[in-house]
Amino acid sequence: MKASIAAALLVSAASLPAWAANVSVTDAWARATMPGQKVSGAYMQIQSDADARLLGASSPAVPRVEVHEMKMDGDVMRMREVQSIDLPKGKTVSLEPGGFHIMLMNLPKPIAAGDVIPLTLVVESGGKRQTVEVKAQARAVGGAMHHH
Ligand SMILES: [Cu+2]
Repeated sequence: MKASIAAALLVSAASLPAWAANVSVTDAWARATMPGQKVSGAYMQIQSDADARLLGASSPAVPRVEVHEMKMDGDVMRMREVQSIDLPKGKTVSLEPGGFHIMLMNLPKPIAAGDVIPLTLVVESGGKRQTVEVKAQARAVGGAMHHH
């Protein structure tokens, strides 16, 4: 019984009904990797027309995707997984190097500049979940990401 209710909720979330928050994502990009590098990050600007939260993300091209925050801990830059990122109504929230980011992990092959990484964001607003499809184009940027 519980499983069938969960399945029904998933189906309705995917169909983007009228009550869904209008979430727009701009300037989505991912960091190109060096050969052998198994992790990278994706970054973007997110804006919602209703108070919402980014709960997670997934990608058919990346085995493991997490939402992370990077912060200074003393004089060391560290990152950790976060449960969600608040998307206040009307405010543009930046996922950017040195702050919040989408962590791309266990990469099966390097990401080259120009590659497009499809991402599905899971956003919750008013107790309802919806998905937002994003295409992040890879850019070659100096400075490797810190490993965990
Ligand atoms: Cu990270």
